[in-house]
Formats: sequence, C-alpha cells, structure tokens
Amino acid sequence: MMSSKYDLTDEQKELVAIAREIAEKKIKPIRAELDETQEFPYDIVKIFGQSDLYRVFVPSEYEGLGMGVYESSLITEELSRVCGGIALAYAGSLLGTFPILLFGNEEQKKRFLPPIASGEKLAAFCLTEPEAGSDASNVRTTAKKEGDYYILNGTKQWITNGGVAGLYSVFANIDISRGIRGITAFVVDRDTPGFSIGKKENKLGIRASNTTELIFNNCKVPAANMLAKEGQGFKVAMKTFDMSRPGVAAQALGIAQGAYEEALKYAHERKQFGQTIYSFQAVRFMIADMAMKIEAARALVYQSAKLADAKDPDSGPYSAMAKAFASDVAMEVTVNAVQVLAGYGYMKEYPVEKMMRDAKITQIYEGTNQIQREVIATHLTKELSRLEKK
Ligand code: COS
Repeated sequence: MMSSKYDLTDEQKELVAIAREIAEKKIKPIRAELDETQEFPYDIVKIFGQSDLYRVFVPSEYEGLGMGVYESSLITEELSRVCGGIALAYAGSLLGTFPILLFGNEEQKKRFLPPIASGEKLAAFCLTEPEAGSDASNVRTTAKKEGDYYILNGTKQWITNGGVAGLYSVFANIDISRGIRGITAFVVDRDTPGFSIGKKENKLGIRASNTTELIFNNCKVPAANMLAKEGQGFKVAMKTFDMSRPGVAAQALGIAQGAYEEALKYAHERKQFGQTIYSFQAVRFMIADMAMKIEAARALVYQSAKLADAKDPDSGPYSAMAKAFASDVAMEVTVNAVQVLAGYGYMKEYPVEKMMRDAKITQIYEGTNQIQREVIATHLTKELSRLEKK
C-alpha cells in the first residue's frame, strides 16, 4: 500500500518514484554483496547526490530544495524497503546535518550546508561514547578554549558514517564539573588536525552502513565552528532527536514493508499439502497482521514527520512514539517473514534474514525504545497537568 494512499503533492510523489527507482535498479542488485563484505556504497551515494536527494532537507538559501522531515522520511522509507543499511548513507547524513540546520548561524549554514546538499560531503552525528549511551549527559570528550580554537580530546563510538563523512557534529564538554550544562556542540571538518578515524565495527545488521570509532587527540577546532552557545550542546542533541527520530521510524517502516512484501509473495507461490501456504489461516493471518501493523505504523510515522516539520511543541514525544512503534513493528514483521519463508527464510539466498538483522538496530539507536518510552512518559505527566487545567 505504502505512501500512495496518502495525499502526496506531485513533488513528493516524484521523490518517492526517484527513490524507488534507485532502490530497485541500483541497490537491490548489490545489497546482498555489500551486506556480506560490509563495503560502503560510495557509488550509490553518488547517485543520491546526482538525484538531488541530499538537497531535499537543506533550505533553498543554501542550495537545497527546502523540503523537510516528511519528504526525507518518504525517501528513507523507500530506500529501506530494499536495504536498511544502504539507506543510512542517506538518513545518517540528515541526522548529522540537523544540529547545523537547527542551531547553525548564517555564516555556518553558508559554509557547511552547500557541500552537504550536493552530496559532496556526508555528515555524521557524534554523541555516543563508551560511558555515554542512553545517558547522553555523560559526555567525557573535553573541549578547552585556547584563543580562537577549542581543543577537543576524547573518543566517540558507534558513529554512523564515521569513516566516510566530511563533516561531523560533535558533542564535547567544556567543563566536566558543569555536567549537562558543560556540553557544547561543534562542527568538525574531517581534515582538522588531531582528528582521526578509529576501528570500524563488525555488525549484526545494516552492514553496508559505515560505523566507526572517532578519536580526538588535541583536535584544534575553530571557535567559529561552535553551534549555539557554550553549554547548550545537550539541548542541541535533544532537539536533533526530536527531528531525526521520524527518520529512524521511516527506516523501520521501509524494512517492515520490504519483508512483508517478500512474505506475501512467497506465501502465494509456495505449495505444501497440495495448496499454497497462503490458503492456511495460520499463515494468512500472520500476513494480515503484518499489513495492519505496518499501516498503523505508517500513519504515526507520517504524522510525527509532519509535526516535526511544523515545529509543533509536542513533536518530540510523537517522534519517540513513531520511532518505538515502527521499530517494534519492523522487528515483529521481519521475524514473522522469516517464519513464513521458514527454511528458505533462514538462508541468505532470500533477503528476509537480512531484513530481520537490519530491523534490530532501529529498536536500539537514536535512543533505545526504553528511552523512547521514558520520553513519552515524561510528556504524559505534562499532559496530565494540561488535562487538569481544562
Ligand atoms: N528539547 C529541548 N530540551 C530538552 C529536551 C528536548 N526534547 N529533552 C530534554 N531537554 C532539556 C530539559 O528541559 C532539561 O533542561 P533544563 O535542565 O534546562 O531544565 C535538560 O535537557 C535535561 O533534561 P533531562 O533531565 O530530561 O535529561 P536526562 O539526562 O534525564 O536525559 C534522556 C533525558 C534520557 C531523554 C536523554 O538522555 C536521551 O535522549 N537519551 C538517549 C540518548 C540517545 O538517543 N543516544 C543514542 C545516541 S545517537 S545514535
């Protein structure tokens, strides 16, 4: 069913069609190989760039197309329907760009956004550290001011696009004793002295996505690259998540859609006991549940993306709901798709086992689904006081 049931503008329909064509013609033939080799899809990134997909989320003043989270999510969904890993070469760059879009000053936007819009540079979002996962406030990377520079020291881990980006949104603490109020955001260029790329991770899923450690060793970042003000980095990160989580939800939605389509097709072809397995209630109801839950997820994902674009004050909890719901659906659907394809589903000749592996990360990154439920529950307390005032 997908986005065609929604009231998309002609422009949005065109984007969906472009993303689908790239996914079907360019990504599908190589997805299994890149999953095996863990190679980054540089050629696909070039195609994304030539097709103006990175321009979608950049404002027109900075060589973008001036669209937003909704359109980017439609693209991410389509790409993820075929490969959730390769789709991250797109969605991961948007995540890394949000801090600049939301908090960059005019000069920074002019400097950083055009090469991201053209696809010349990918962006990466660098918050996670060995001791700062769910507790994002515990950033240990330090930033010390020296003249017109900040000197960064520390290590980031599990950074999407870590080894392949050109620009990095980095969170460091200017004074650990200030805790959360010391966290400060910077844009770090790949060529900055003292910056290097550490080990590349070997992952369960999204294996065509590049995930690395990053090392800051007296890394000399110009003070002009600081986003917002000193001590406002935690807010930069949280506001970024409010905007980026619909993208993870769209990735999960696309993966689920891909797995459901495989299961539906297979169940109509595969014969056992002299009839298609789709004629058995045990199988047909599993697939009906997949379709139903995917449609529910889609409604929530699109709504959360629209609220994010509208800068609705409640967009944060909606983004958290969409991310948690869609990723839980993706996990359930992909596990069941493997079950429908059974022995064949477990084999790498069919794509569903990869989709199951790819789905898992969507319940984990950009905040585990337990953290999403924390965000939602905290919001509900505020909702109660609103209800009581009525
Ligand atoms: N927008 C703006 N400000 C926000 C915010 C949001 N969405 N969420 C929190 N803040 C502000 C709070 O208002 C508070 O500000 P004040 O101190 O001025 O009142 C400050 O940030 C601290 O908020 P809080 O006390 O809720 O922070 P916690 O340390 O308890 O952390 C969670 C909150 C758990 C939600 C946060 O740490 C989080 O999102 N963790 C997950 C991190 C993550 O996604 N990691 C994955 C890495 S990226 S792949």
